[in-house]
Amino acid sequence: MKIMKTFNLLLLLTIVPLCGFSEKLPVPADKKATKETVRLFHSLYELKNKGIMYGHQDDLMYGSTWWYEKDRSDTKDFTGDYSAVAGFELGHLELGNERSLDSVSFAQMTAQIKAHYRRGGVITISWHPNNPFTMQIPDTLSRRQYGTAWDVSSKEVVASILPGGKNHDLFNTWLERLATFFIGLKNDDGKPIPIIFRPYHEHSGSFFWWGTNICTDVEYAALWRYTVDFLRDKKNIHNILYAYNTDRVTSLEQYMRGYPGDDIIDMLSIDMYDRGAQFGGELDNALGFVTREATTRNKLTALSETGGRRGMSDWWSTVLLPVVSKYPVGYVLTWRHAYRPQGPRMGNPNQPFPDDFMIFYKSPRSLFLKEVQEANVYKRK
Ligand code: BMA
Repeated sequence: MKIMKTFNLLLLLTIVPLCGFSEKLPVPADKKATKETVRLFHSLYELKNKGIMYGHQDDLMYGSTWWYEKDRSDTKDFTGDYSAVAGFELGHLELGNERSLDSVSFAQMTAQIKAHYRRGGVITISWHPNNPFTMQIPDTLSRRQYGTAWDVSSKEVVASILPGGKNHDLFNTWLERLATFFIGLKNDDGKPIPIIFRPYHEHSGSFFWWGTNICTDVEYAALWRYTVDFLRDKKNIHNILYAYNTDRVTSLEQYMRGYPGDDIIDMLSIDMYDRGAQFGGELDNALGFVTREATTRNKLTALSETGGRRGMSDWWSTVLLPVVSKYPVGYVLTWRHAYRPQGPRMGNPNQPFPDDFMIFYKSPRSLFLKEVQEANVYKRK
């Protein structure tokens, strides 16, 4: 009897791994995602339990005192290693421009995306598209935010670009340009480079034309679904993981307003900047419900934008690190160090205090490029 039991157990131990039951990882929403995109999803899914990747927007493009120098990065200048996640921004690509709203050349951006992929790093892309509705109204030309992503002077924008709306054809042209850019992201073998795309971000705020008081939640979800259908199903692009995102929220209910669906989204992310003493508690609360929901839905997670409190010299070690260490957050990204030829802005909250940042860097919880290289995120078995 005992021998039979042992035999059965051995049989089970052999068969189960063969059937793949032992390690059934969730998959991206795109059922046709490329092999490397699936591997990236799996890697990120596992890495979030190991530590938190550090990301930096435009890290490879410029710093506040330099403008595109080959292989240079502020993260590398500070720590000797690159950020695990490199952020890029597509605003004005939709207009057919050669440079982004932050003056970055799209050709150079493509080259840097390829370079970071070659190093084994993770790529995330945001998009601040112009306002397709108001940019066509010339008599508002004098207004400061005229026609930009921040132009919230009309509530008709999203409705106007969805099917049946008067700007639908224009919006399709914009998505075509985006598709061309994504299709151009190929590795040395001609295979598509996997990326995380985070459009229509911070929906819970009302400072972008897709914001919560500027369009309805139904319109917002429809915008998402239309965009993903266009890129994934119409243009056959299968190297994208899609990140849903809000600005600060205090409840899961608020977070999920406008959520387009698990068949569209791969990552539940949130943006929260430190604006005062209550930040640690608010972040703790938000990361609690966002990561719990992500786990329930088998999705990835990120604190996709954050930044320290102005003038606080131990923010990384005493505020950010203790809170993010409590949760399976995939990455934390700090925003761009805007280039200022006249010298960095004093007390710029985005500029890490190098000594304190080094505490974050040295923490076993934080993952920079070297650790991600070891995980071999695109090639894992
Ligand atoms: C914002 C600011 C802007 C920038 C935009 C897109 O948060 O940094 O200056 O143009 O992001 O990168």
